[in-house]
Amino acid sequence: MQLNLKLAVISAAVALAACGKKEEAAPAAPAPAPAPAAAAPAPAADGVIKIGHVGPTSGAIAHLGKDNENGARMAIDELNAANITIGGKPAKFELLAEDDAADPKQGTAAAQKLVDAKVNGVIGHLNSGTTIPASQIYNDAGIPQISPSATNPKYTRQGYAGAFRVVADDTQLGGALGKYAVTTLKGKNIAVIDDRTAYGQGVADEFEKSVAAAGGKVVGREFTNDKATDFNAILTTLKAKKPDVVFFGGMDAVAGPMLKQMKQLGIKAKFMGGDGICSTGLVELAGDGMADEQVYCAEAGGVEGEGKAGMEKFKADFKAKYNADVQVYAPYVYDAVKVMVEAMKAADSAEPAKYLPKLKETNYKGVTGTIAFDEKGDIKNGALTLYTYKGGKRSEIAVIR
Ligand code: ABU
Repeated sequence: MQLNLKLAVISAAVALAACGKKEEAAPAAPAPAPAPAAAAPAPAADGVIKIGHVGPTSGAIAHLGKDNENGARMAIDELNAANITIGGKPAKFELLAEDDAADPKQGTAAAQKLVDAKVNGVIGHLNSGTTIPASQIYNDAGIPQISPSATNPKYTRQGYAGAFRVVADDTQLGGALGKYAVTTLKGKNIAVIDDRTAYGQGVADEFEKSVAAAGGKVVGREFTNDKATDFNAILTTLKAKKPDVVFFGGMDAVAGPMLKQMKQLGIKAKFMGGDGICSTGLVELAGDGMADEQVYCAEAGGVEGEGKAGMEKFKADFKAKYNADVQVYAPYVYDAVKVMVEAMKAADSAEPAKYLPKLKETNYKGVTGTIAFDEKGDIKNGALTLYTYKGGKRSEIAVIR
């Protein structure tokens, strides 16, 4: 090689290396609104677009985690059948599903695993207690995240540009349920229990505030944890206060046995909870501990009017595919995947930095209703669906906004 050419090759190589270094060393976005870092994953050369999903597919609420994961799988299967082209290549969507067992530590480990696998986006996690710590990892890696079910307000109030949720939050849930307990159920002595998780404690606090604002009286507040099975001590304490309504901030796996023990202790109060207890699985978990129209809960979303047909079709298709009823959030996971891919299609790119602006502009008509995000990443005009249980089935009372 001639000297001049050799020098030109060397200087080009140095320039390239410097370029690469510069990109790797790109500074993190400034607080308080950290934007995704510049080193976010580009779509794989073969057109494979990796979508991460995280939920608890082991442990006490594995039935909810599997329900969520199946919702994601259903969306991915449909998208792969639709022959979508992104960036001039046929897109092949791959679901990378992780189990966080509803545990914050396992949640961050799962998040890091997905970041290392260079996913293009993440749907999850299911719990607020895992979603919030994981969101920092996704934000640092510049990977957009849509939670289908985490309702603690903090998740979208950290200033992360890529954090979204497709459900209403605990302020709305606790607020509506507190008002309902006082004005509709006519609760006079209201007791509150929570499981000390980010979700359970948060929604119980919001419920308590709303009861007070509606002129109601909270006669006792107790707590347990999300793995407890024996509630005799706290229920006995509350029984002495003669509650006519007991609110539980936590998940169905704890609510079921709690209802059984309330019956054993002769506590005939109405039992209320947020979306965490509002599953089809609660019927089995509570067994004969649940009387007709004793339990009231709210899902953090809902459809009215013509939207109901789409939701019913989704539930029938889900049942046909998985031989299982939807627990709570499979339709929201399904929509969240579709929303993310719609943004990729609009940007003609699966690169997070390119499709994130389109995700912010989402206006998507899904099976759970119209999904658009506010400046924080929360769903605009979020709905709640109030349910009771009768005849061994969850029965809708009303959709409220
Ligand atoms: N929203 C109820 C279940 C998930 C959570 O922890 O927020």
